[in-house]
Amino acid sequence: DNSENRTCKIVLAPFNGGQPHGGVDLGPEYMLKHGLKQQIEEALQWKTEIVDPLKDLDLEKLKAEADLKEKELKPKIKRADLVSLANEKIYHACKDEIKKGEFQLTLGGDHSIAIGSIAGLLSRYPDAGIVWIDAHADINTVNTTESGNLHGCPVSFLANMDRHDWPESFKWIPEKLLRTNKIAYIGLRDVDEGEKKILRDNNIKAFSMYHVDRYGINSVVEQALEHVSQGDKDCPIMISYDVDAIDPEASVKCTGTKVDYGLNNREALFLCERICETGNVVALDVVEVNPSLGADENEILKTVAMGCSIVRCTLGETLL
Ligand code: 4U7
Ligand code: MN
Ligand code: MN
Ligand code: MN
Repeated sequence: DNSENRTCKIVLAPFNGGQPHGGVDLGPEYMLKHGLKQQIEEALQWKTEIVDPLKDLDLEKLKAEADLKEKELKPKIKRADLVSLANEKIYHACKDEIKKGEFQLTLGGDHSIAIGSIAGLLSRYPDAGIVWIDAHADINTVNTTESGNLHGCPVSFLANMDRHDWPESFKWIPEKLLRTNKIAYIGLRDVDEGEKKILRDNNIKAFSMYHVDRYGINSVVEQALEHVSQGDKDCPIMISYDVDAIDPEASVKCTGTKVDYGLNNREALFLCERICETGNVVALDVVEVNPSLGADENEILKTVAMGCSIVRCTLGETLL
Protein backbone atom coordinates (compact mmCIF):
# COMPACT_ATOMS: atom_id res chain seq x y z
CA ASP A 1 0.00 0.00 0.00
CA ASN A 2 1.59 3.21 -1.20
CA SER A 3 -1.23 5.49 -0.08
CA GLU A 4 0.85 7.36 2.48
CA ASN A 5 3.78 7.85 0.17
CA ARG A 6 4.70 11.32 -0.89
CA THR A 7 4.06 12.50 -4.41
CA CYS A 8 6.68 13.96 -6.69
CA LYS A 9 5.21 16.07 -9.48
CA ILE A 10 7.57 15.88 -12.44
CA VAL A 11 7.20 19.08 -14.44
CA LEU A 12 8.58 18.72 -17.95
CA ALA A 13 10.27 21.85 -19.26
CA PRO A 14 11.93 20.83 -22.54
CA PHE A 15 12.72 24.40 -23.53
CA ASN A 16 15.86 25.59 -25.33
CA GLY A 17 14.97 29.16 -26.31
CA GLY A 18 16.98 30.79 -23.52
CA GLN A 19 20.31 29.95 -25.17
CA PRO A 20 21.79 29.25 -28.61
CA HIS A 21 22.18 25.43 -28.68
CA GLY A 22 19.62 22.89 -29.79
CA GLY A 23 19.32 19.70 -27.77
CA VAL A 24 18.92 20.96 -24.19
CA ASP A 25 15.19 20.41 -24.76
CA LEU A 26 16.01 16.65 -24.82
CA GLY A 27 17.04 16.68 -21.15
CA PRO A 28 13.73 15.50 -19.69
CA GLU A 29 13.27 12.76 -22.30
CA TYR A 30 16.77 11.37 -21.70
CA MET A 31 16.46 11.43 -17.92
CA LEU A 32 13.11 9.65 -18.13
CA LYS A 33 14.50 7.13 -20.65
CA HIS A 34 17.31 6.50 -18.14
CA GLY A 35 14.61 5.33 -15.71
CA LEU A 36 14.17 8.39 -13.51
CA LYS A 37 10.45 7.88 -12.92
CA GLN A 38 10.91 4.20 -11.93
CA GLN A 39 13.87 5.10 -9.74
CA ILE A 40 11.74 7.60 -7.84
CA GLU A 41 8.88 5.13 -7.52
CA GLU A 42 10.77 1.92 -6.79
CA ALA A 43 14.01 2.91 -5.08
CA LEU A 44 12.54 5.82 -3.15
CA GLN A 45 8.92 4.67 -2.81
CA TRP A 46 7.40 7.97 -3.91
CA LYS A 47 4.39 8.37 -6.17
CA THR A 48 5.02 10.35 -9.32
CA GLU A 49 2.82 12.37 -11.64
CA ILE A 50 3.95 13.98 -14.87
CA VAL A 51 2.94 17.57 -15.62
CA ASP A 52 3.53 18.77 -19.19
CA PRO A 53 2.83 22.51 -19.37
CA LEU A 54 4.51 23.13 -22.76
CA LYS A 55 2.76 20.32 -24.61
CA ASP A 56 0.48 22.61 -26.63
CA LEU A 57 3.29 24.89 -27.81
CA ASP A 58 5.08 24.21 -31.10
CA LEU A 59 8.36 25.40 -29.63
CA GLU A 60 10.59 24.85 -32.65
CA LYS A 61 8.16 26.73 -34.91
CA LEU A 62 7.85 29.60 -32.42
CA LYS A 63 11.63 29.74 -32.11
CA ALA A 64 12.11 29.88 -35.89
CA GLU A 65 9.57 32.71 -36.12
CA ALA A 66 11.27 34.62 -33.30
CA ASP A 67 14.72 34.18 -34.85
CA LEU A 68 13.48 35.37 -38.24
CA LYS A 69 11.98 38.50 -36.73
CA GLU A 70 15.11 39.19 -34.65
CA LYS A 71 17.45 38.81 -37.63
CA GLU A 72 16.44 42.32 -38.67
CA LEU A 73 15.62 43.88 -35.30
CA LYS A 74 18.66 42.56 -33.39
CA PRO A 75 17.16 43.13 -29.92
CA LYS A 76 19.46 43.19 -26.89
CA ILE A 77 17.80 40.12 -25.38
CA LYS A 78 16.98 37.13 -27.52
CA ARG A 79 13.54 35.54 -27.95
CA ALA A 80 12.12 37.47 -25.01
CA ASP A 81 8.46 36.85 -25.84
CA LEU A 82 9.02 33.13 -26.36
CA VAL A 83 11.00 32.73 -23.13
CA SER A 84 8.26 34.65 -21.33
CA LEU A 85 5.46 32.56 -22.85
CA ALA A 86 7.08 29.22 -21.97
CA ASN A 87 7.79 30.40 -18.44
CA GLU A 88 4.29 31.70 -17.91
CA LYS A 89 3.03 28.16 -18.70
CA ILE A 90 5.56 26.57 -16.36
CA TYR A 91 4.65 29.11 -13.67
CA HIS A 92 0.95 28.32 -13.87
CA ALA A 93 1.58 24.57 -13.81
CA CYS A 94 3.78 24.88 -10.72
CA LYS A 95 1.40 27.33 -9.07
CA ASP A 96 -1.93 25.62 -9.83
CA GLU A 97 -1.19 21.90 -10.22
CA ILE A 98 1.13 21.33 -7.28
CA LYS A 99 -0.24 21.32 -3.76
CA LYS A 100 1.58 22.02 -0.50
CA GLY A 101 3.30 18.82 0.56
CA GLU A 102 3.86 17.58 -2.98
CA PHE A 103 7.40 17.81 -4.28
CA GLN A 104 8.02 20.02 -7.32
CA LEU A 105 10.64 18.52 -9.64
CA THR A 106 11.21 20.54 -12.82
CA LEU A 107 13.31 19.02 -15.59
CA GLY A 108 14.85 21.47 -18.06
CA GLY A 109 15.56 22.64 -20.53
CA ASP A 110 17.84 25.60 -20.22
CA HIS A 111 18.05 27.57 -16.97
CA SER A 112 15.62 30.27 -18.12
CA ILE A 113 12.88 27.82 -17.06
CA ALA A 114 13.68 28.61 -13.42
CA ILE A 115 11.78 31.86 -13.88
CA GLY A 116 8.58 29.82 -14.09
CA SER A 117 9.47 27.06 -11.64
CA ILE A 118 10.69 29.39 -8.89
CA ALA A 119 7.87 31.92 -9.39
CA GLY A 120 5.45 28.99 -9.05
CA LEU A 121 7.17 27.60 -5.96
CA LEU A 122 7.22 31.03 -4.29
CA SER A 123 3.48 31.39 -4.85
CA ARG A 124 3.04 28.40 -2.50
CA TYR A 125 6.00 29.13 -0.20
CA PRO A 126 6.69 32.91 -0.33
CA ASP A 127 9.51 32.63 2.22
CA ALA A 128 11.32 29.68 0.64
CA GLY A 129 15.09 29.84 0.44
CA ILE A 130 16.73 29.16 -2.92
CA VAL A 131 20.06 27.34 -3.24
CA TRP A 132 21.37 28.03 -6.76
CA ILE A 133 24.02 25.51 -7.79
CA ASP A 134 25.83 26.66 -10.91
CA ALA A 135 29.14 27.71 -12.47
CA HIS A 136 27.32 30.95 -13.35
CA ALA A 137 25.32 33.47 -11.32
CA ASP A 138 22.52 33.83 -13.93
CA ILE A 139 21.79 37.30 -12.56
CA ASN A 140 22.43 39.43 -15.64
CA THR A 141 19.68 41.99 -16.15
CA VAL A 142 18.15 43.04 -19.45
CA ASN A 143 20.70 45.87 -19.26
CA THR A 144 23.88 44.00 -18.25
CA THR A 145 23.63 40.90 -20.44
CA GLU A 146 26.35 40.76 -23.09
CA SER A 147 25.20 37.55 -24.74
CA GLY A 148 21.47 38.38 -24.76
CA ASN A 149 20.81 34.75 -23.74
CA LEU A 150 18.05 34.65 -21.16
CA HIS A 151 19.36 31.51 -19.41
CA GLY A 152 21.95 33.92 -18.00
CA CYS A 153 19.24 36.19 -16.51
CA PRO A 154 16.59 34.23 -14.56
CA VAL A 155 17.60 35.44 -11.09
CA SER A 156 17.33 39.11 -12.10
CA PHE A 157 13.76 38.54 -13.30
CA LEU A 158 12.80 36.67 -10.13
CA ALA A 159 14.28 39.47 -8.03
CA ASN A 160 12.50 42.09 -10.15
CA MET A 161 15.72 43.88 -11.12
CA ASP A 162 15.37 46.65 -13.72
CA ARG A 163 11.67 45.79 -14.06
CA HIS A 164 11.02 49.12 -15.80
CA ASP A 165 13.19 48.01 -18.69
CA TRP A 166 11.56 44.60 -19.17
CA PRO A 167 9.76 43.74 -22.39
CA GLU A 168 6.00 44.04 -21.81
CA SER A 169 5.59 40.26 -22.12
CA PHE A 170 7.39 39.58 -18.81
CA LYS A 171 5.00 41.64 -16.72
CA TRP A 172 3.11 38.51 -15.58
CA ILE A 173 6.00 37.89 -13.16
CA PRO A 174 4.68 38.90 -9.73
CA GLU A 175 6.26 41.88 -8.01
CA LYS A 176 8.15 41.45 -4.72
CA LEU A 177 8.81 37.82 -5.54
CA LEU A 178 12.34 36.80 -4.60
CA ARG A 179 14.25 38.82 -2.01
CA THR A 180 17.97 38.80 -2.67
CA ASN A 181 18.70 37.64 0.88
CA LYS A 182 16.74 34.43 0.21
CA ILE A 183 19.16 33.06 -2.38
CA ALA A 184 22.63 31.56 -1.98
CA TYR A 185 24.93 30.34 -4.75
CA ILE A 186 27.28 27.38 -4.72
CA GLY A 187 29.87 26.46 -7.37
CA LEU A 188 30.41 29.80 -9.11
CA ARG A 189 33.49 30.24 -11.30
CA ASP A 190 32.40 32.17 -14.40
CA VAL A 191 30.68 35.37 -13.33
CA ASP A 192 30.46 38.42 -15.62
CA GLU A 193 31.75 41.81 -14.39
CA GLY A 194 28.22 43.26 -14.40
CA GLU A 195 27.04 40.31 -12.34
CA LYS A 196 29.86 40.71 -9.82
CA LYS A 197 28.71 44.26 -9.24
CA ILE A 198 25.10 43.13 -8.75
CA LEU A 199 26.22 40.46 -6.25
CA ARG A 200 28.28 43.02 -4.34
CA ASP A 201 25.74 45.86 -4.42
CA ASN A 202 22.96 43.58 -3.16
CA ASN A 203 25.18 41.74 -0.70
CA ILE A 204 24.14 38.39 -2.16
CA LYS A 205 25.54 35.25 -0.54
CA ALA A 206 27.73 33.48 -3.07
CA PHE A 207 30.11 30.56 -2.60
CA SER A 208 32.52 30.16 -5.51
CA MET A 209 34.79 27.18 -6.10
CA TYR A 210 37.33 29.11 -4.03
CA HIS A 211 35.03 28.83 -1.02
CA VAL A 212 34.41 25.13 -1.69
CA ASP A 213 38.19 24.59 -1.62
CA ARG A 214 38.73 26.91 1.34
CA TYR A 215 36.00 25.65 3.69
CA GLY A 216 34.95 22.33 2.18
CA ILE A 217 31.56 21.51 0.75
CA ASN A 218 30.05 20.56 4.14
CA SER A 219 30.69 23.97 5.65
CA VAL A 220 29.60 25.76 2.48
CA VAL A 221 26.23 23.97 2.39
CA GLU A 222 25.70 24.67 6.08
CA GLN A 223 26.43 28.38 5.60
CA ALA A 224 24.21 28.56 2.51
CA LEU A 225 21.29 26.91 4.34
CA GLU A 226 21.72 29.07 7.40
CA HIS A 227 21.75 32.19 5.24
CA VAL A 228 18.63 31.45 3.19
CA SER A 229 16.69 30.08 6.18
CA GLN A 230 17.23 33.27 8.21
CA GLY A 231 16.86 31.47 11.52
CA ASP A 232 13.68 29.57 10.61
CA LYS A 233 14.48 25.89 11.18
CA ASP A 234 11.44 24.92 9.08
CA CYS A 235 12.23 27.25 6.19
CA PRO A 236 11.21 25.56 2.90
CA ILE A 237 14.20 25.10 0.59
CA MET A 238 14.37 24.83 -3.18
CA ILE A 239 17.44 23.76 -5.15
CA SER A 240 17.94 25.08 -8.67
CA TYR A 241 20.65 22.79 -10.03
CA ASP A 242 22.51 23.68 -13.23
CA VAL A 243 24.58 20.60 -14.07
CA ASP A 244 27.37 22.84 -15.38
CA ALA A 245 28.27 23.37 -11.71
CA ILE A 246 29.86 19.92 -11.94
CA ASP A 247 33.34 19.44 -13.38
CA PRO A 248 33.28 18.38 -17.04
CA GLU A 249 36.12 15.90 -16.47
CA ALA A 250 34.29 14.36 -13.51
CA SER A 251 31.01 13.66 -15.33
CA VAL A 252 29.22 16.58 -17.01
CA LYS A 253 30.44 17.19 -20.55
CA CYS A 254 27.01 17.46 -22.18
CA THR A 255 26.00 20.99 -21.24
CA GLY A 256 25.92 24.24 -23.18
CA THR A 257 28.28 26.45 -21.19
CA LYS A 258 30.98 24.18 -19.75
CA VAL A 259 33.50 25.63 -17.32
CA ASP A 260 36.56 23.76 -16.02
CA TYR A 261 37.42 23.13 -12.37
CA GLY A 262 33.95 22.52 -10.96
CA LEU A 263 32.44 20.38 -8.22
CA ASN A 264 33.60 16.78 -8.12
CA ASN A 265 30.97 14.04 -8.26
CA ARG A 266 30.76 13.51 -4.51
CA GLU A 267 30.57 17.24 -3.74
CA ALA A 268 27.84 17.52 -6.37
CA LEU A 269 25.70 14.84 -4.72
CA PHE A 270 26.64 15.57 -1.11
CA LEU A 271 24.96 18.94 -1.50
CA CYS A 272 21.70 17.23 -2.37
CA GLU A 273 22.01 14.61 0.38
CA ARG A 274 22.66 17.24 3.03
CA ILE A 275 19.88 19.57 1.91
CA CYS A 276 17.47 16.62 1.79
CA GLU A 277 18.50 15.69 5.32
CA THR A 278 17.10 18.98 6.65
CA GLY A 279 13.63 17.65 5.83
CA ASN A 280 12.75 21.04 4.35
CA VAL A 281 13.45 20.59 0.64
CA VAL A 282 10.28 21.22 -1.34
CA ALA A 283 11.46 21.62 -4.92
CA LEU A 284 14.29 20.96 -7.35
CA ASP A 285 15.17 22.07 -10.89
CA VAL A 286 17.63 20.01 -12.93
CA VAL A 287 18.66 22.05 -15.95
CA GLU A 288 21.15 22.37 -18.81
CA VAL A 289 21.51 18.64 -19.56
CA ASN A 290 22.16 18.67 -23.32
CA PRO A 291 22.45 15.13 -24.75
CA SER A 292 23.15 16.44 -28.27
CA LEU A 293 26.51 17.88 -27.14
CA GLY A 294 27.96 14.46 -26.33
CA ALA A 295 30.95 13.24 -28.35
CA ASP A 296 29.87 9.63 -27.74
CA GLU A 297 27.29 7.52 -25.91
CA ASN A 298 29.41 7.33 -22.77
CA GLU A 299 29.59 11.11 -22.36
CA ILE A 300 25.83 11.37 -22.77
CA LEU A 301 25.23 8.55 -20.30
CA LYS A 302 27.48 10.11 -17.65
CA THR A 303 25.77 13.49 -17.83
CA VAL A 304 22.25 12.05 -17.90
CA ALA A 305 23.04 9.64 -15.06
CA MET A 306 24.34 12.53 -12.97
CA GLY A 307 21.09 14.42 -13.59
CA CYS A 308 19.15 11.40 -12.30
CA SER A 309 21.46 11.00 -9.29
CA ILE A 310 20.89 14.64 -8.34
CA VAL A 311 17.15 13.93 -8.24
CA ARG A 312 17.45 10.73 -6.21
CA CYS A 313 19.85 12.23 -3.66
CA THR A 314 17.58 15.27 -3.24
CA LEU A 315 14.59 13.00 -2.64
CA GLY A 316 16.39 10.96 -0.01
CA GLU A 317 18.58 8.26 -1.53
CA THR A 318 21.42 7.60 0.90
CA LEU A 319 24.57 5.51 0.74
CA LEU A 320 23.54 3.37 3.71
B1 4U7 B 1 23.58 29.10 -17.34
C1 4U7 B 1 26.84 34.18 -19.38
F1 4U7 B 1 28.25 35.61 -20.58
N1 4U7 B 1 27.02 34.79 -18.09
O1 4U7 B 1 25.05 35.72 -19.53
C2 4U7 B 1 25.70 34.87 -20.13
F2 4U7 B 1 29.19 33.97 -19.57
O2 4U7 B 1 22.16 28.86 -17.07
C3 4U7 B 1 26.64 32.70 -19.27
O3 4U7 B 1 24.22 29.19 -16.02
C4 4U7 B 1 25.28 32.30 -18.82
O4 4U7 B 1 24.15 27.98 -18.04
C5 4U7 B 1 25.15 30.83 -18.49
O5 4U7 B 1 25.47 34.51 -21.28
C6 4U7 B 1 23.75 30.47 -18.16
C7 4U7 B 1 28.13 34.38 -20.20
MN1 MN C 1 25.57 27.55 -15.65
MN1 MN D 1 22.45 28.29 -14.88
MN1 MN E 1 25.10 26.26 -18.82
